[in-house]
Formats: sequence, C-alpha cells, structure tokens
Amino acid sequence: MSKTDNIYSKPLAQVGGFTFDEQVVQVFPDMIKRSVPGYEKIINSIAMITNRCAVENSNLYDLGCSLGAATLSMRRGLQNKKGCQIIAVDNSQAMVERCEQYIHAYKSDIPVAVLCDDICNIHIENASVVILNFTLQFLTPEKRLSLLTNIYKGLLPGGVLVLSEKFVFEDPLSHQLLIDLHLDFKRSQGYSELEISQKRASLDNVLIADTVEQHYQRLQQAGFKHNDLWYQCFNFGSIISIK
Ligand code: GEK
Repeated sequence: MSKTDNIYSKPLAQVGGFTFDEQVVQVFPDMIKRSVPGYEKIINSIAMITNRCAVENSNLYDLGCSLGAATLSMRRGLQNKKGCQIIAVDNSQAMVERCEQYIHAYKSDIPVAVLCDDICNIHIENASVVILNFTLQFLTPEKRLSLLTNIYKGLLPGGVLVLSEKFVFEDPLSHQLLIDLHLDFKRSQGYSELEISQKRASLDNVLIADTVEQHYQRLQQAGFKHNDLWYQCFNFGSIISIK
C-alpha cells in the first residue's frame, strides 16, 4: 500500500536535487498520480497498445520502470501472445527492489526480468514494444539521441516506441497557460503552494523538458519516420513512434 506524498510539505532549509531514493519509492504511486495529469490514462492505454502491437516471440521493454506500472499494463495486454518476455530496467536500486515485489505479487505466465542498470547500457533486441514513460526527460540531453537510436535498431519492423514526457512550448502564452493549468491540477490533488514550489526547485536541472517538435526531430534523427502524439493533457503527453 502506497503512502501519501508529503515529502515537500514542511519548509526545508535547503531543497536538494530530486532523486529516486527510498523516501520517494514509499510514496511513488501517490506522487506520480497526483503530479502527472493523465498518468493513469496513459498506463491503461499501454495495455491496449501492447495488445495491438506486440508480436509473438518478441521482447517488450519498460525503460525507467520505477515500480513497474507500465510493465504490469503490458503484461495485461499480452494475454494471448505466446513466447513474449518483458524486460524492465531502472537505475534506482530502491525502485528495482520494490518493483520486483510488485510484479511478483501478481501471478502470470509471462516472464518479467527486472534489471538495475542505466537504460543507456541496455542492448535492445527483437523488440515489438518499447516504453519510455516519463524517463527520457531525466537523461542529460546529450544522451537522448543515442538511446533512441539503440531503441530504433532493436525494434522489429512495425514495432512501436511509446514516449511519454513533460513538454515545454515555443509560444510563450500557451507555455505559461499550460504550466498554470498543471499547477491548478496539482492544487486540485491537494498539494500546497509550499509543496509545489519546493518540488519545482528540486526538479530544476534534473528534469529537462523538450518541445514536441524537438522530440519529433530527435526521433527522426534516430530513424523513426512515423511519429505522432496520441495523448496530451496540459504540458504532459505521449508520442507513439512506429518503425
Ligand atoms: C511509470 N515509467 O510509472 N537509467 C535507468 N533508469 C533511470 C535513468 C537511467 N539513466 N534515469 C532515470 N531513471 C514509470 C515512471 S519515473 C518518472 C518513471 C517520474 C528512472 C528513475 O529512477 C525513475 O524510477 C524513472 O526513471 C522516472 O510509468 O518520476 O516523473
């Protein structure tokens, strides 16, 4: 059972850079649901995308898996596909330990390997579905193209990448409005002004968001020719890319 996120509810003498440590792991399901508008919609849709796009005897990857919400959704979508396995990767030891417990709490014949590693070190092969659900934004920008290139190379023809991210926008007026709407969403989820401002400070320089156009350009450079937004809520959204 996940605890309520109150990590930033008291004034902190110094707000450090955000890390995915044990304290975050304990509140993570509550934190992500109350911070990312559309998170549950995206997680549930991953089962449908998997059901349509996964092929038998292929690999499915959940890169930056945290507690494995996307892995569990893929597994639901794989029900009648034979010979598939899911590889879930995260470089936070605390996340991986808890993820293993979550995954194994549900019975299934579909094998899941949970690896503690940097997603930049993972060799992607024979893949029909790859999920980067709010993870690319945490990589330093210089590492993003080579990761996407590895994913493109490892996908089978017709395979898909689901890339969910927080976005920034070129137009200053729409940028500000969509940010304000996100803050309203967080207020509606019960976060105080102090929590919102301390969390924002902790993510400064840790989460570096791109525009949708920057994503499309990078995806094209990596080899993907078919890229479209399939979901957006305020400044959060998800792109599907087909090989
Ligand atoms: C979900 N996908 O619930 N290598 C491996 N893992 C990384 C790396 C890296 N280089 N950088 C960050 N992470 C999940 C949510 S959370 C998004 C993903 C969020 C991991 C990090 O440890 C964390 O678990 C995850 O990426 C990002 O659908 O908290 O906003």
